[in-house]
Amino acid sequence: MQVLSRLIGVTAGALAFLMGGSAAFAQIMGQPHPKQLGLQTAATPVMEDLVAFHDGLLIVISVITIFVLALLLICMVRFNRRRNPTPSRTTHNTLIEVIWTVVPIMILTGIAIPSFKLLFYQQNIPPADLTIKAQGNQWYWSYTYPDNGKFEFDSRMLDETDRPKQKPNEPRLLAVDNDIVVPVNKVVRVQVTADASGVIHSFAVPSFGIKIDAVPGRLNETWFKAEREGIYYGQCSELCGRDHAFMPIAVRVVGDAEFAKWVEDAKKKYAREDSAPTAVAAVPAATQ
Ligand SMILES: [Cu+2]
Repeated sequence: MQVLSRLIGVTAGALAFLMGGSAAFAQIMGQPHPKQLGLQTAATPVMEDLVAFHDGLLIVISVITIFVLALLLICMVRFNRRRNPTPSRTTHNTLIEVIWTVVPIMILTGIAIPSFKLLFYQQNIPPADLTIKAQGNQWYWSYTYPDNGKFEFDSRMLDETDRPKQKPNEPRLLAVDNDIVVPVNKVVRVQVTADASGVIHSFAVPSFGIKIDAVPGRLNETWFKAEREGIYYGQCSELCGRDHAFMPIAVRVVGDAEFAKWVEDAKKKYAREDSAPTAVAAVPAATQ
């Protein structure tokens, strides 16, 4: 029954994706599935490369494992005491010794080159169209859009009382009240930190191939360029305390027009920071 409902879910998802996925509701693209094999669906060029690298390495590892297993089996069958009562006293074979040194070096170099390429691709942030600041708090995330009106908002997980009312089609433990909204096909720079009195968190979204520590008093940077619209989920990935498991990250990737509209709405909805400058300024004076 579970398998059947999963099959129906996948088919419906694939159909919606094929039909353009631009229905009224945002398609949930990046989330884990029961009995999932492999990584979550890639939505950025970095994650596509990570998946390709992972799959390539899986082939290399499998070939090496099968080769070593075959050698072991041949030794066990052909050279056991019964089949081979008087063992050969041969020792040292320069050619074989050179081969078993050089071949592993070549394999490791062959792995290291694409690995470093990918690492630099992740680390070097291309010119960004948009910057978002993500701050890890105990235990929720807050986001600032410094180049889109400087508004700031908190993003908290919806519990099982609120989620069925507010976002019934979104997954348990991953749906949040306020999503991060970003435009599709734009380079988004994410600056990540944690609140000064707090602990270390980690900002991670599997479909985007990003995972970076949020450290109090330090600003880390990463980037992503989401190439498909939809909702993508991530979670805090550093054991940070009591509610570590309950501070998910939800990113909604939308078209340019929808993003512009959201920014306008967000400026009004989250205006509290900018709307009360006098009150903020008055606090230090009063406390001195
Ligand atoms: Cu955390």
